[in-house]
Amino acid sequence: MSEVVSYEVRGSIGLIHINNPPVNALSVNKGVLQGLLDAIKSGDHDPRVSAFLMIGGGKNFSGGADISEFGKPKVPGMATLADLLAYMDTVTKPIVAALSGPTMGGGFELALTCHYRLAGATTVVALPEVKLGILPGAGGTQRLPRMIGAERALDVMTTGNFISVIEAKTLGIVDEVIEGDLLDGALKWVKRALRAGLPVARVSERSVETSLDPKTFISQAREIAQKKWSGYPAPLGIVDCVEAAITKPFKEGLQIERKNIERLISTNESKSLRHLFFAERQANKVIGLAKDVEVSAIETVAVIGAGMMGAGIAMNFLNASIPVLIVDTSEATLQKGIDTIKKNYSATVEKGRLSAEERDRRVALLSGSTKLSAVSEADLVIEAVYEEMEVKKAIFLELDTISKPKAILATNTSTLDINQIAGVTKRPEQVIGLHFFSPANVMRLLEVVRADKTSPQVIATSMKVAKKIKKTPVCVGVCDGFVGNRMIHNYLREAEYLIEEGALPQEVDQAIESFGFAMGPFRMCDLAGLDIGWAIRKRKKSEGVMSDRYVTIPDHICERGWFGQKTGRGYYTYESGSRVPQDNPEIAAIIDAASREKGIKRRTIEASEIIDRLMFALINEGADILAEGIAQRASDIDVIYAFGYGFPRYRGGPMFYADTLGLSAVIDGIQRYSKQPLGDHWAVSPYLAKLAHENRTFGSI
Ligand code: T1G
Repeated sequence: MSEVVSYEVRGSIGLIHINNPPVNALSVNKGVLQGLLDAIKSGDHDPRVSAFLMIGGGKNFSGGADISEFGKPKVPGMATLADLLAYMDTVTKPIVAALSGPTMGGGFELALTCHYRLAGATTVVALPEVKLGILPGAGGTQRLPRMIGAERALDVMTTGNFISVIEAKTLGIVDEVIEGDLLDGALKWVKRALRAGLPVARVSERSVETSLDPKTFISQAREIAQKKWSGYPAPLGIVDCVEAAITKPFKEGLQIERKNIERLISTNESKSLRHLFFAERQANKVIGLAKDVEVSAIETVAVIGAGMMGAGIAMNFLNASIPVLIVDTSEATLQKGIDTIKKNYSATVEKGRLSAEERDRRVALLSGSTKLSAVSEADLVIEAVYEEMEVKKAIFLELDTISKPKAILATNTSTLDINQIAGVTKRPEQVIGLHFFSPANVMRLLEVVRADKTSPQVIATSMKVAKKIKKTPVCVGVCDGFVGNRMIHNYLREAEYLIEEGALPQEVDQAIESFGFAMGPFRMCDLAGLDIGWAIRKRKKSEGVMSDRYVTIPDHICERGWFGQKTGRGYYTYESGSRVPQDNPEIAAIIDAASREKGIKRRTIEASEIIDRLMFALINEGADILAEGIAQRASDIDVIYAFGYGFPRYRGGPMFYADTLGLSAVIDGIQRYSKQPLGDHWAVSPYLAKLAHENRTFGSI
């Protein structure tokens, strides 16, 4: 066999091991499928062999086809997954799979082509291809409906969700859950079954059950896929395949599945989603950090500040069973923060997503104090008080004397200079930024901000604990706004320019939401609260810091006491208590007057220009951020925007989107807008120009 697949005959069982760490990806080019095919053929023609047992080495059976090989040339002559499964469907000796860990995509399809499936307790199965913009392309769309019925199979494939081993047993996907050593238990099961007579049981020979009339079921499924997944073509393809599974012979259904996956795999949507799959994992790797860098244990955490952010941050650690001490100088605020945490957990219990016992267990890990000295034993202290440099400096000065020597001192600041904060301590190497995004217990993105003197150990420990609390960490450098907020500043400024020049807020939001953003800039500002920006602008004005082109529209709105959702009126109006925005009939007059005041002749602005300018604002600033080394890679910026700012994942993130357009096209666009009246703020990032000149892409860095 090959080093990625081993085969031996044990008694009358052909035993096949998949050994392609780390996830037993079914790589064509590494010969995994060829190895499996050779093993099955060998046993098929071996009179000693009465049955096969297939098992994965390491922690899982198989994580599916090798995604890195999609769209890439295949090594000629190597068997593909389709070759293997087609042959398996002709074998007349029973094939048994012994599943463990995440058994996903093509790995699950391989298991479905076996005649029986045993599973260890760690097993979960899934067909997550839809999350990559494709669909199960190795018979899954035809076999799963035959195994568990059309409705449940469609749900599994359009959501990509895991099925637990218990549910898999209930659904009949798993024939037996093996306790103890999987290989040992599986071998015993096969021997016992052979003695009792183990017939071949091909899933492909079953028919599909539907509880609804098939035509009704399919038309409803198509309608839901169109509504729920706009922008994502794969779910509709899955509906087509399930329809084929119901109405056509297996082999015809396979052909329809093959046609669909070949179509989908070449779409930009799928390329974008596959890009983000790897980008998220790349972001875990901090360039320059030695592989064996020491990582300290984080067994207790203290959060300073029991406001909304502090409470949300605390919940992340409680969810990961890490005890949290939350500190606030005000007893009332402290109690409010603790009550908020309890209320959030109870709401989750009511939704049936958390048991009351688990809630109580997590709450029992929470303690509170009004004394900063209480944090002295914490391994990690996270400051989450309001954005005031002097206040933060004072806290870090105190922490320097209170916290134990190896404690990591983190600030949740979203824009302030962490080097200044670290500078007041005698241990700048222990100071780092952990920038959570609100709501902190929900948003997956965490910017891990390395200051000039932050040690490799503190960076590595922070990245590791971020993963432990199920965040998507991205390591960034210190500048105003780090990466996400620095870029969003330009994006929001461009949005204000657009309404000053002729667009209305709802036109800007509709354009960018049709592009795929979850929420346009003006809805986002109404949600965050217009008063926050107003306070910052007033502070900057008092410090004499004024931008060359100051848009007065937000001030005129705030002067009326309209702060957005919190006051029921901002760029939009909100019926009492509702969060649904209605057009604000007075906003056009306010904007008109502001434009007239500056002598701006308003014009109609097309959606295409709105999308261009907002995207170019992100891309151009992202290029400068890369040039300054504030972000390690362009794909890190994509992860930040996809996981923290609602950038449509089927477009891959701002930098991947720029590559899709072509960097020269982006530059042409920026230069075109720079020639418009009021366009002199546009200047192509030198780094963007350099990459385009060298005919490179952001993906190449
Ligand atoms: N292909 C290639 N590389 C993969 C991979 C895959 N399927 N899965 C993981 N890796 C790499 C990953 O990039 C990382 O690399 C390392 O393995 C550890 O991954 C025909 C067409 C299995 C639940 O979508 O969900 O089958 O960063 O950090 O947290 O119908 O990996 O170390 O260099 O995620 O333990 C369908 C994708 C494929 C499953 C394990 N399968 N993988 O999680 O490890 S399409 C999937 C996962 C398909 C067929 C179709 C997870 C995991 P590096 P990790 P983990």
